[in-house]
Amino acid sequence: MPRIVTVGAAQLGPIARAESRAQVVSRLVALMRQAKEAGCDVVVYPELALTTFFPRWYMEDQCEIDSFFEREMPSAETAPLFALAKELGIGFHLGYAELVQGGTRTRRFNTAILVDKSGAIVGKYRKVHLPGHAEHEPHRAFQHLEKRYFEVGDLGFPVWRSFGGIVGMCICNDRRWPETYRVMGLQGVELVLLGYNTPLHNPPDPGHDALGLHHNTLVMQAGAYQNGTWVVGVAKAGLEEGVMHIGQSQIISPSGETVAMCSTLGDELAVARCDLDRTVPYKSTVFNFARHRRPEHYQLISTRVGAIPPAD
Ligand code: CDV
Repeated sequence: MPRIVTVGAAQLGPIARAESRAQVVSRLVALMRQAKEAGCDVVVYPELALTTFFPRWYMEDQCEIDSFFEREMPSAETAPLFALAKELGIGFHLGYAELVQGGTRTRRFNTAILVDKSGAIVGKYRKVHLPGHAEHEPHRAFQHLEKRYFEVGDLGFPVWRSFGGIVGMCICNDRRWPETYRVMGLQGVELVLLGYNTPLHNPPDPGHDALGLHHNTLVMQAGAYQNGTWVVGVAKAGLEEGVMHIGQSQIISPSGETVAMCSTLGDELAVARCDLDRTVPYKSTVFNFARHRRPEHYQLISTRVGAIPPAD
């Protein structure tokens, strides 16, 4: 029996700064209903899916900053999403800014959760690879202050048994790092869910701008193939508060091939029937880690990282 998980990549178009949580949740609800009609088992929303991508602005007022964060999940505003998931019997993945109070200090993370078909949270991931900078850089066309507003995630890259398979999560910039997929690959991951907010313009090196879509597909296809896993990458796309973001949300098979992709920069659902058993030929042959990986050699090499041999 094939193990089919029908996945909906629920791309979002821009979210304006003035848009309320209730307005955004109603967009998420519409996509969830569409996903159910398309036969989806799980619907995947982007990174920071409840607000505009606020790290583009330098802010000092902590109240203003905290207005973009969620103090609980579900909250009064997001409860309709959980209720609908339970009613329809569909799971979801949601990215949001998480504020954790308690102990001696307040902590803030760029977070994603996995919710099962009963509406229960079964997994949480906090973004590890935070791109950008911590201080105001006025020379940029726009800021990318994730290092100012978030701490590095403290949960590692766990995987969960859910939807009949082994599911992992990462967030946006994490998808560019091979370690992200490999840590989950070593735990047997079969389905990686991730959201992204990727500006078309890269202020530190505009030379990348023409390659944004290529790099997006390249890293997710490589991560899928090299670890024999499905990868679902979902964008917040389009012109948001004056900044253009890439779309091309896509579902990638363990062969590294993209099998479904969004074609607009707005709210759009791309659907694929993902047979988790298609991971097996990759995990048992070319990427049979137990047989073919050579970690003892990686160890030797890693002690020399940074020690570039002197020029002749
Ligand atoms: N939200 C992100 O992590 N964005 C980064 C940008 C800044 C390059 C990304 O990797 O897409």
